[in-house]
Amino acid sequence: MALQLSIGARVRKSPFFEATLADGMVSASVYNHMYMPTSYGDPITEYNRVIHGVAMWDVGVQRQVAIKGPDALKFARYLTPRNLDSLKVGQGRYVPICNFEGVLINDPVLLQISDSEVWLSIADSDVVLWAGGIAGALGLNVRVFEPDVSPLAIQGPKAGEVVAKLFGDGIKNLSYFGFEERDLNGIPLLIAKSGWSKQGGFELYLRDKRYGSELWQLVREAGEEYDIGPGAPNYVERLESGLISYGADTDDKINPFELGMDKFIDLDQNSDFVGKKALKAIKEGGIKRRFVGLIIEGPSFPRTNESPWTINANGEYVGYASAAAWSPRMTSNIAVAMISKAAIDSNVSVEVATDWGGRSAKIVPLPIVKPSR
Ligand code: THG
Repeated sequence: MALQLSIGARVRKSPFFEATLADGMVSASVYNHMYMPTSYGDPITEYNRVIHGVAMWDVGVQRQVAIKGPDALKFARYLTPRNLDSLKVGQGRYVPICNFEGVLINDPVLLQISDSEVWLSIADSDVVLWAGGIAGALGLNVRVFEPDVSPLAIQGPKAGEVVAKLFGDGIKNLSYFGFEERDLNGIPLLIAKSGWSKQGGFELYLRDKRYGSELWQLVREAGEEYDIGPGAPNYVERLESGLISYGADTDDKINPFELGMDKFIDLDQNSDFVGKKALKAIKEGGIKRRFVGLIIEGPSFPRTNESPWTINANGEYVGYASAAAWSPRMTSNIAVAMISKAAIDSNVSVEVATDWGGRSAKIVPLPIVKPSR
């Protein structure tokens, strides 16, 4: 398809934009109203770096929503169904955010910066408007705003070597989602052990956008001996690992139980939170569809899907596949899909309407590739 996206001033650029262009970025998507690099033109090398080596990704699109003020913690607890009782400064949590109907509207990583500040490192929806509106209506003593912060991800089994070279061996001892404030040649950063892959890695949160190109270069030089290269949140690795892509896998009715997020939701905690009543009712009634993996038959897909694919079983609609690709580690086409519980429980083989015709597929649990760690 020769259709092109029209880009204007409303599509913002990350502080790493110039560096990624210079490093050969060839395609980008739009996420949180920004360019998000998606490829440097060699998908197989980019995949192999994440699985066997180390890759660096401009994920400046993972915008921070800062909540700052005496009521910050209290408000954070009201925004998410996750129980934050044991949260401490320097730690993070994966926190679903739902609306009052129990519909998932974002799935950020929360970081507790201080006793009076938390950040939500958001997926692709306008949490700053949602949170600012609720805080204002409740008259809470907090400010909700988007700070000058832009993450750079270093992912893959050799990511630890690269950050240790830059920040010392101690940085490897961070707990998962834990973080520390550091600087590098005077560039203010927050270093976290996190990232959107199951291959291990770190995220450097740049706290001053003037230093994007300089930070990119410093990481690239440190990673050179480990054959680091530029990449992007990896389409294939995330499918194998079953990581949720909000907005792609989800629709406007999705609830967190359908996504298998049960362990991140505490309906019995004392704290009230947005959606508590609705989520209780949803849990009570039981879910009718679930997020699963698919192993799809036939030759390798020549490219990834541009729209969800319809899934049928015995000629009846049972759900959709939101993302599909050839998996080198499964040596098969795979997908993530939202499928009716009835179809899952009956163990039927399903038919996926791919861009290359109908293909049979088998339903499998997520993750499709079991993590080695
Ligand atoms: N890092 C940061 N911000 C982000 C993302 C990130 N914002 C957008 C998006 N990614 C948010 N979504 C996710 C989805 C999954 C995970 C993190 C962010 C994740 N999940 C693990 C899992 O599902 O197995 C671990 C969850 C857990 O055990 O707590 O890591 O990547 N800064």
